Amino acid sequence: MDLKTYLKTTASEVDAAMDSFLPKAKERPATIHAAMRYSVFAGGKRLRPVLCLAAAEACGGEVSNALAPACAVELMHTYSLVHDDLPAMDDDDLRRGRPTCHKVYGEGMAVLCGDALLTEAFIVLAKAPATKRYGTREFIAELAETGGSRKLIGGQVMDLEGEGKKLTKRDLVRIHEAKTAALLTTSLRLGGMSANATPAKLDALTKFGYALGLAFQVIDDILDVTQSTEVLGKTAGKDEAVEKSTYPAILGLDASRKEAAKLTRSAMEALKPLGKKAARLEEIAAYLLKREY
Ligand code: GRG
Repeated sequence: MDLKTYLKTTASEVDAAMDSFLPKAKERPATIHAAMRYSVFAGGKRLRPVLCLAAAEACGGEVSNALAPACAVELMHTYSLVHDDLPAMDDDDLRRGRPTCHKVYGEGMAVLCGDALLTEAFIVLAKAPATKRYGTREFIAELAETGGSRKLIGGQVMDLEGEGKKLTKRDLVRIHEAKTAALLTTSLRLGGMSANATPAKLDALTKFGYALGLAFQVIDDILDVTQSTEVLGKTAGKDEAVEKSTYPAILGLDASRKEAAKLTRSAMEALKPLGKKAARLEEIAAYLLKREY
């Protein structure tokens, strides 16, 4: 199957699973469930679930065993987007080309929607079948660590505190390790864990996820500069242009492109211990780098 078909098919499988896991839109109290579904089914790329399923495949596992972890990482991702868009954070009006959750449902409901999606992520993850090496405790601990104040939330804190300041490349890397690379890495690791991967294989996935996550963020920053906001389907936060440090702002566009290519090469190198089964992951890394051109 070519990559485009694979991405489309996998995203549909994940959407179907998510539809079955989430409370129905009419289930009471209906507003919160409608808000959750509005945010989840808003047309995201499903990159994290795709990585989770491809990692399971790379470790010789069954896609069906990786579906609950794949949905869990997307639910955590969606929660972070809903909260990130709030007026108290980035104050965005559009997300994935549609009005943000708080624009449609109000701020209070959007806070609750994010909270509910985060909680739902663990409800769904707890349904993942245990393997010989990894039980429910290991799955939950993996995602909880990434969602906590040392990773996702910590990254957001560093980002908030860095606003309006001149950041160094090192500062930026720290933010993106926590905000972006951590959840991509956990998506891969959970896929590997669903396939009962050996610690050596999980280590390879971790190194791949770290480099891929940083590359993804550099590319995202480049796209913010080179593509119109209309094409990206999002708007900048009210003062984003003046307040946020990005790779192109610190390194320049050319050096940022070289950095993205270097990180992608490191990511691919990290896959070596997984052998031929990791071909799909390698293909995804190459595809993400090409998004720019
Ligand atoms: C806990 C509020 C809170 C925030 C945590 C993850 C995060 C920090 C904020 C989300 C916003 C953001 C710009 C994160 C950086 C990672 C990134 C580029 C996210 C967008 O991911 P895509 O491109 O989005 O995969 P889609 O819409 O395709 O799912």
